[in-house]
Amino acid sequence: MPKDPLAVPDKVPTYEKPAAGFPGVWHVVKYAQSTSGLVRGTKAMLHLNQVKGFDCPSCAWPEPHHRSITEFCENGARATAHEADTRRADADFFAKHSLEDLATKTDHWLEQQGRLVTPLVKKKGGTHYEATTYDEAYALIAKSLGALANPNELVLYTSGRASNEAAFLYQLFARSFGTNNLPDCSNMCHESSGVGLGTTIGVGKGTVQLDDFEQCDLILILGQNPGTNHPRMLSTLAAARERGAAIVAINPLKEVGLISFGHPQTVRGMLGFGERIASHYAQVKIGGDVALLKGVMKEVVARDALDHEFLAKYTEGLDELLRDLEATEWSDILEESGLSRDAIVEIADLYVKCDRVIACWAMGITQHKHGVDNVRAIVDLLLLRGNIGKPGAGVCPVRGHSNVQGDRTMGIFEKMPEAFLAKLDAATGITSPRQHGFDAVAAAQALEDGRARAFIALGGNYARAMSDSDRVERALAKAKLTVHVATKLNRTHLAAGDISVILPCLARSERDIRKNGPQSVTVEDSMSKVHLSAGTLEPADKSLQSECAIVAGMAKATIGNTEAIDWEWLTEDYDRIRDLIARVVDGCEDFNARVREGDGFLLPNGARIREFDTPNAKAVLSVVPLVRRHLASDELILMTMRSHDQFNTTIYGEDDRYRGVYGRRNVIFMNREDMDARGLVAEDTIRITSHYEGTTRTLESFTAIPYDIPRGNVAGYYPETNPLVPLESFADESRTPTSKSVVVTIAKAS
Ligand SMILES: Nc1nc2c(c(=O)[nH]1)N[C@H]1C(S)=C(S)[C@@H](COP(=O)(O)OP(=O)(O)OC[C@H]3O[C@@H](n4cnc5c(=O)[nH]c(N)nc54)[C@H](O)[C@@H]3O)O[C@H]1N2
Ligand SMILES: Nc1nc2c(c(=O)[nH]1)N[C@H]1C(S)=C(S)[C@@H](COP(=O)(O)OP(=O)(O)OC[C@H]3O[C@@H](n4cnc5c(=O)[nH]c(N)nc54)[C@H](O)[C@@H]3O)O[C@H]1N2
Ligand SMILES: [Mo]
Repeated sequence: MPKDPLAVPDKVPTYEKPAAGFPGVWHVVKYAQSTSGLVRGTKAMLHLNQVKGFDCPSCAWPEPHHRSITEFCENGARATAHEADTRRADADFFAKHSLEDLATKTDHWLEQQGRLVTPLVKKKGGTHYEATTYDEAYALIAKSLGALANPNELVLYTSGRASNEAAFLYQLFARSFGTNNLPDCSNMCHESSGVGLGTTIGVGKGTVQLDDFEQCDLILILGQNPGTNHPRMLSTLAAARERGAAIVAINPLKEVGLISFGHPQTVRGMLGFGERIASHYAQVKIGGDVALLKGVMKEVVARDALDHEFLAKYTEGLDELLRDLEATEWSDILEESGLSRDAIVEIADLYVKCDRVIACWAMGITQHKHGVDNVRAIVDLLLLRGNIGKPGAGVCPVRGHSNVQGDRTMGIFEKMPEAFLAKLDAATGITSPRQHGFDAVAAAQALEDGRARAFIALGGNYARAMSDSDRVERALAKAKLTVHVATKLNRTHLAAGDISVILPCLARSERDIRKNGPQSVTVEDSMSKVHLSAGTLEPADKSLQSECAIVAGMAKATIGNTEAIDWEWLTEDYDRIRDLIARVVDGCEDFNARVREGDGFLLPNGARIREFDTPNAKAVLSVVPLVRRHLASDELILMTMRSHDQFNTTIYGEDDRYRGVYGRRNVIFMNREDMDARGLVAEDTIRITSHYEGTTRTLESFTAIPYDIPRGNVAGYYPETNPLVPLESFADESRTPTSKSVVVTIAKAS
């Protein structure tokens, strides 16, 4: 029998054990002991994702209706233990370490110094962060902001862990001050999904619910590594597979977590017996998804397997798409996807056989120059057979940060639509600026050339998470004022402006008591469900303020109260913030009552019921050009990705055990033939140079390791490789940095 082109290997060559399960749990216990002590760490985990507990600070995968006491995964548990840290980076610590000294430390070391507990200020010309009080810090911030030439010199960044309430107050602060400069981590993340979905199905969010996974026949997983980044999704996938659904993984790497997974909540899983996940594996080339999807669509058309009735009633653009598919050459499809015609035929056979299909994706799809087109091509494929807006079918962009989707709903966006701004103005009496603000890339450029002079960050690690990170650090340090609301020390805090302030805040897992008693916040998961999250742990320090209180403190000092906005009053009871949100955000009407019913409420999503909010009220089929790469013979495409031991720029440890890499992160995964062609052997020290429009960027002292990756493709870890990603290289339309397609050359270090 000929070999199945989509065969799933029994084992991944670099690794022996299935993902998660007992070894994973054991890893976490060790981590919890080292950071948070066993008691605080265990208590934290017992309250994770419970109806009356707090939302997991790790990923945005939704909680199932029936939550078991162990509804956490290895990586969520590690993120929680990291928050529950018993170590303190206090005033003494900062007296001992100058900024110059801290700059020599690794990212891992900085975060491992424990929780930030004292407000800190670095004065003009100062060498150290020194202790201050919240009120003094607010006054200093107000004074510096008051000295700006115009409101658009201020940039307010948000990372996706901020709650809905904090995010809403923060954008109100920004717009009251007079700017829409509200870049966020979403700009670097799923922005391409938002644009691609918004322009085709009229809503920039996913259309499926967990229940749909119980009804689908086929799940496509493109450019996502859920075993590491969304481990709770594996239970959903394992259950679908068990039921007989097919799962096609489309990925340049054979990711262990997509192949098999030891369920931590079953005895079999604990003993290390893996459940199978993918039924088919397509090892596409980096950037080859459009080619693959076009190939599959050509086959679907050739079989006349279109849902004509659906297409006629609900979509537009079919004729153009059919003409374009017809004109697309197979030779180009095979060349760009790196797959055989048989492999594509097999995916198409499966696709037309299945009535209910879900497509899931993450950063392997969005972080390309053609990230938006990738998303549109996925939508095209689904629409051809009516796979949007029916049970068991639809799109599922799997979000990263636990509330990144909610922050956007609350108005964290540099170009919020007029309808939102008009309602905000009516409810608060302010006049929001209408001029679009800076996104994450534009903010870095503005800081670099002096158009922006003040930077406030609600969480995150902007300078390190951005493309061209060394350059962004230098740009940030040119500011007159930098302010960081944070839980742990990171490199962005060291890129201090003339005056720099760190405002430590409560973590999500901690009790937040305000004038009217204990408070809960709300978050929105990847499937648009809004629910409460209440911290249960003793705060890391009793003086710590909540994010809501800090944002209100800055706003009151800078702008003052108005007739309609009393900042302090709003934060005495977060129900008051939610009442205000209810008046502004569509779908959040009667917020306080609905969020307390059961386990929360769903935001409206027209596409889910085939009401497409597009200009012609139809879903749009797009003509997406085939992505053609024109590389010089020695050039390779680099993707930057996560290891199993980090949460974004927070590095928990230096092991990536699913890929067999231990105790180091400065490695580059290479195809053996590409190594041979450069005279490289395993463990050679290499230099990597990226090339962009005549500019180059170089990293030294990386190690080459042979790996099962398509020829011409290489992979390295984020954030270590971020200095290679050019700031000017971003996705068309969404402006997401091209973190998954950097053109590089690699040479043996001399
Ligand atoms: N434990 C943990 N959980 C996390 C995070 C974390 O750092 N740690 N981060 C959170 C955040 S913010 C996000 S956005 C998500 C990220 O979740 P993922 O998107 O899963 O994260 P990455 O590590 O960037 O993985 C990208 C995957 O895409 C594949 N890929 C790269 N290029 C291509 C391509 O061109 N085509 C295809 N088909 N595949 C490609 C890579 O091989 C890899 O498997 O995870 C969230 N959850
Ligand atoms: N090359 C490359 N670059 C990338 C990516 C990639 O795949 N490749 N991925 C991109 C993606 S998908 C994303 S989402 C961004 C992430 O960008 P960010 O969201 O900016 O970065 P994080 O590393 O998640 O931020 C970690 C910091 O957040 C702070 N923090 C943690 N918890 C809290 C809290 O509860 N409150 C507050 N106020 N602060 C807190 C801590 O100080 C911690 O150091 O990076 C992007 N950058
Ligand atoms: Mo993300």
